[in-house]
Amino acid sequence: MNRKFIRGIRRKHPWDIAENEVTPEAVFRDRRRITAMLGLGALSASLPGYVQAGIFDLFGEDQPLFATRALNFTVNSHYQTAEQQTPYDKVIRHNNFYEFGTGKQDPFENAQKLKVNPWQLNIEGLVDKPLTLDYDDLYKLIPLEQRIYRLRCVEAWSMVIPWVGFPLAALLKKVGVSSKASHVAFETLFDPEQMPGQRNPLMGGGIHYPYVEGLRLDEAMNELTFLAVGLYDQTLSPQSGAPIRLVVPWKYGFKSIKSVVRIRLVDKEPPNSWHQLVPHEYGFYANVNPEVDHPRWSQASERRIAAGGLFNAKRIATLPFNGYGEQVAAMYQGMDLRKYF
Ligand SMILES: Nc1nc2c(c(=O)[nH]1)N[C@H]1C(S)=C(S)[C@@H](COP(=O)(O)O)O[C@H]1N2
Ligand SMILES: [Mo]
Repeated sequence: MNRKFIRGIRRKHPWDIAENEVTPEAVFRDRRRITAMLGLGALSASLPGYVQAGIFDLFGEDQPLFATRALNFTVNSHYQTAEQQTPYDKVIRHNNFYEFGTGKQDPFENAQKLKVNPWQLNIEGLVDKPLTLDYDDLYKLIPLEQRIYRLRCVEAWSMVIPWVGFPLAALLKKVGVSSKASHVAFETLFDPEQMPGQRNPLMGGGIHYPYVEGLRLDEAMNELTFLAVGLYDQTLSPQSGAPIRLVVPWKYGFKSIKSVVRIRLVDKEPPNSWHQLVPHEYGFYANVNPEVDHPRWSQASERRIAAGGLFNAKRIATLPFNGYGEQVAAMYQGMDLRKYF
């Protein structure tokens, strides 16, 4: 069975993402369940052929999962939600991380061996005291807290994720931001030996690596802007951006850059990878906005991936700034958000 076919519709261009591109394999929670299922002859026989092929694909890989460990953190009561959280299992099996392939399950399949220790995160540029954080510092320098945020991908799916980490502002305070700085630039690890999408342009979706992102300084200092080192109570898996990734909950997911190695304070708007690749479809600001459609699809609603399988993900209305207007709308007063999309 052709794996590309299992994943769904083939694209003309890597960036032509079919909104209904979901993975039947994701129905299967874990190996134990798969084994149980295969034991139940009648049930597995009743599954469609492409799903059965998916089962054997999973078995065929038979690779150990990346080892995460439990984190200590406090729960920040200001950032909770009554919404149903996306199960851990889906958070780590349905990802965008083009360094490991463009399919939603590719990062799960291809990222398990990423080496994250040792790691170095450099904070540099227009700062008073440049800082290099080693792997252990990521978990120690600033007290860890849990925050539950919505994550809204530009492809019109969303999740609700309990992150563990610290505000970016707390880190920027440690280095002292120079008065000349106006923006913050972020960069993902560049390591083609470990990241197949970086050595194979087809697999990497045409993105010019390293993946880069940027924020205006006031956005970077906003209370919501978060650096995550974990989700649920565990350290991040590679597919989620281990060991440290940005989370900007009022913007489309592509701003939330993974596996960050460099944070640079600069004096002009930095480039961002999706804008570089398709400038008329992806802007620098990328604020979630139900009134500004993507040129090829509506942004008025989204499929919320929660419990119950990707296929019955509920379609719900998309909220301006992903529901975080109270905390962020003031930053954009007087700006034409159709022009600065
Ligand atoms: N380095 C890097 N960061 C990335 C991406 C990527 O391809 N490479 N994809 C982005 C996109 S499009 C989304 S929606 C989110 C997805 O985060 P998740 O897989 O943890 O849900 O990661 C973002 N960060
Ligand atoms: Mo995305």
